[in-house]
Amino acid sequence: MAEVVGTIEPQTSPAAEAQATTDGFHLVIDALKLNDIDTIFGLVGIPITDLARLAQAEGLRFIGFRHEQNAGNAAAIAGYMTKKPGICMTVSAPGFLNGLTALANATTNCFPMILISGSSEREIVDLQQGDYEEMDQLNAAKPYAKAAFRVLHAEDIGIGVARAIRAAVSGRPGGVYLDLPAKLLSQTIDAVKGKESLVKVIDAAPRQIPAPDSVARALDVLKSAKRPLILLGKGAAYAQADREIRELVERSGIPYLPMSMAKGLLPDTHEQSASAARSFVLAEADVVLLIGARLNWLLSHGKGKTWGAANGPKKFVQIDIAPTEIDSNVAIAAPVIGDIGSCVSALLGGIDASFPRPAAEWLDAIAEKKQKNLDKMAATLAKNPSPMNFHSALRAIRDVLKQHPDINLVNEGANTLDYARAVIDMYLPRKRFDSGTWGVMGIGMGFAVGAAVTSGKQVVAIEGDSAFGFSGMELETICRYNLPVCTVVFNNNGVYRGTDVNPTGGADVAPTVFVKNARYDRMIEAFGGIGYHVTTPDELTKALTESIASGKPTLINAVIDESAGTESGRLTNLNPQSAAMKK
Ligand code: ADP
Ligand code: TPW
Repeated sequence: MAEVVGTIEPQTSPAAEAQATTDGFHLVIDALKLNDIDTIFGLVGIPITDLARLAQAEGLRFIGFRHEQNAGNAAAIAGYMTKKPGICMTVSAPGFLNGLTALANATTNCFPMILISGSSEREIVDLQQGDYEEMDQLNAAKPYAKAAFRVLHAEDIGIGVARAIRAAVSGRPGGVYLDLPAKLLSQTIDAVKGKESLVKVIDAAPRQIPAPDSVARALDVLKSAKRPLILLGKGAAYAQADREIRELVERSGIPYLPMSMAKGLLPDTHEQSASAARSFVLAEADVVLLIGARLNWLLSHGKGKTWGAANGPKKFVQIDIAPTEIDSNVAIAAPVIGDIGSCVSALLGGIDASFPRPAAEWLDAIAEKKQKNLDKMAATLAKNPSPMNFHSALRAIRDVLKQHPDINLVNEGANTLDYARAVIDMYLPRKRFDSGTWGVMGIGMGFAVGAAVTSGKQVVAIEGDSAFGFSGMELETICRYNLPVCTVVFNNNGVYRGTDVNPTGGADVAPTVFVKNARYDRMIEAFGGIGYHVTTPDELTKALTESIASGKPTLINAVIDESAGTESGRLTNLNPQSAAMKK
């Protein structure tokens, strides 16, 4: 039988060369390596177990998870952090579907990711003859992915991987599905032909230079502003144009607001940050420059009371790589289409000494509002209620994290998310990872593993107890790879809070309520990690400080007043109300 070779070295003897073959397994790994992909997040089983083994043998890092959704979330956040597609690998049908949620979330958030999934026999699947884990995965993936591809022949693996990479990172980034039927992996082809079939993707996300007239139009609109505002979204953070964005903000003197994952693009303590006067600036600004932020529900669709409807219409300048994003919710006066680095650089070309600085009246009004709100917040944070509430717990965490500006912060929950976003300052770009565009629960431990593996640095995950439950089993993964992740569970005995009662008086607890006084800290101890149980801000400070100093897998069960949370956090207004129930 012909020898099957891995990383294909030039053969020394012509006879050996004539005989040497490679196969689908090796070609997939070689194609990924050729494109500088060094990590796969996944979960093994038929037909990808050997693919994972081979990946490890060939020097790739394979991080194995306990559920594919978490592997997918890890891949997605790795993609966001690096601008390279994060790779998730799953088995067929159920494994694929578990990973698909993460792929859809990545696409929704514009994170580049590739879900590589093994699949069953095409001939049997298409005739619906009942194969092991039968499913038409390619078509199932299509509506939720930016692109979806299937490779049927080993000689097409190189092209398939190249197309997947390019689709994930070029233009608006997103999730890509790559379907690899079991039969493909064991197909053999001539090793030299195989090597020649591989594609090194050149310039996967080419710069997209904005049209000069669009830049001139945008500058005109900005110059006409009396009360200008810059809004930075996670697209701006993703673009890694940190220096240009900072220069634009500082040279123009325009106040700015970061969306949650854009926090830290400039330090939250920057004097031009209008975060503490958010409602005021959204309502009062007359011209808004959006950089990598969509006018979706998170920004009240750019209209209505939030945007000061009574003050008349606003003018928007919008920088985005996706032309179809423009006018999606309200009319955009000046679209600038291109990559953020190129667009911001082009705008900077027109922001010179003659560029009008925002009026002192506008800046003073913002500063005054900020001070008022910061004072109010300081008073709330200074309180020391017993039991501890969200604010006193977050004060403790904020003060510890201030000393560690390079820590990665993962955050999900309802109240836990809303309050932590407001209280915890970020100092560096791409360090905050949260529920994002969908407001999804379950990203916690996947993002934590992805961020720890990708950065090699400490992660602190601030988690509502409900949110944590979606991915809690990955504590074992965190311990297995000995990752520097400290998970803080804000334990208030339920979804939003723990005080609801079953109105019938029956034995079942209310739909939002969990087991009282659960000890999440003991979960991590089962896997060799360190657990802390804390009930006061001082204990929390001590536990978090120790956790970070140790760099070990830790979990802090932080007991929060079970009556402190509000329904849906700050999204109460999105809950449909039953008129009948109110009677
Ligand atoms: P946020 O939730 O922080 O407001 P969104 O996810 O809504 O941010 O918006 C991100 C936007 O950034 C998307 O419309 C996306 O097309 C855009 N984007 C992503 N990467 C780039 C880039 N490199 N250049 C320009 N726009 C980008
Ligand atoms: C995949 C609905 C939004 S927030 C939340 C749920 C279940 C949990 C809130 O409780 P938690 O936080 O985490 O204890 P806190 O601070 O308020 O006490 N399923 C998915 N996504 C969402 N968003 C939900 C359900 C939800």
